[in-house]
Amino acid sequence: MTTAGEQITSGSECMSALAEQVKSGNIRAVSRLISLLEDQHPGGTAALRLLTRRQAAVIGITGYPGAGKSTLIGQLITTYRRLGLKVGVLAVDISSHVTGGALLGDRIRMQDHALDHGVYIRSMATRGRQGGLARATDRAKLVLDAAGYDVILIETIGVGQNEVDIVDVAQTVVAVVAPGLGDEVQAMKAGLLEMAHIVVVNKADHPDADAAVRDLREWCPIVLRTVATTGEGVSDLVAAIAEHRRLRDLGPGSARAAMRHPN
Ligand SMILES: Nc1nc2c(ncn2[C@@H]2O[C@H](COP(=O)(O)OP(=O)(O)O)[C@@H](O)[C@H]2O)c(=O)[nH]1
Ligand SMILES: [Mg+2]
Repeated sequence: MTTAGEQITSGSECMSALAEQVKSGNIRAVSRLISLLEDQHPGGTAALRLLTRRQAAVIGITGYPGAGKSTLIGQLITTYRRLGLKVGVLAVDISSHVTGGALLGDRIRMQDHALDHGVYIRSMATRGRQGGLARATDRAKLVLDAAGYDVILIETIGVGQNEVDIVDVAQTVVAVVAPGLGDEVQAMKAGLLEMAHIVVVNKADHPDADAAVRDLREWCPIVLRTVATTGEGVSDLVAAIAEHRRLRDLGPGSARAAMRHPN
């Protein structure tokens, strides 16, 4: 017969085994722990406490649905993999219940990397609970960090309509804007652009891209152009992210200050 005490012991042993597997980079353990955290299972919290903090670069990729975030993330994965880095992606799936197909689309666009063991891609779902997503995303980030992912990319639709305040979760926030969305750009300025460290005008193959870049430069010091479908501009984006991290490491506030006043 098993007493309640023994059950608790064996439960915590289970969780310490799970934590060890996560630390050794076991992908199934990573998935299992993230699921426990999404479900707010107490065992998940217990396992989380046993993890060791590492030094992952956490990068938020935010912007309206259709701006090209997932496509751009596919390109960033390719670039970081070429640098020998392990990449984890958390796609915060808040738009899928609006658009219906976003999750599938994300899978298709990122599937080039599906067989690469140095890449882990996970959709974070709301599961109908208010406020739970931000917490689960923040904790999933810690799991990926402990599992040895060097770069963690978090896709969200940004501030205001999202349960996840990306600026609290990510170290570097990249706002992705597509040209020809005049009203949306206006609406984004107040929130998203102000907290973004780097602004990307994606779909730079679009004729309105130059106007969008000019317009955004009045708001943000770092505005880059990309064509996510071909990879154009992605190496400049990777360089800008690295530079932001370098400045950020110099001390609180210096990244923003230095980027606003480069000299
Ligand atoms: N012409 C063009 N299309 C793009 C570009 N980047 C993405 N797309 C397309 O835009 C659509 C939305 O892209 P997706 O990455 O799903 O956007 P997300 O909703 O922001 O993740 C897809 O059909 C992409 O193929 C680009 O730079 N140029
Ligand atoms: Mg997407």
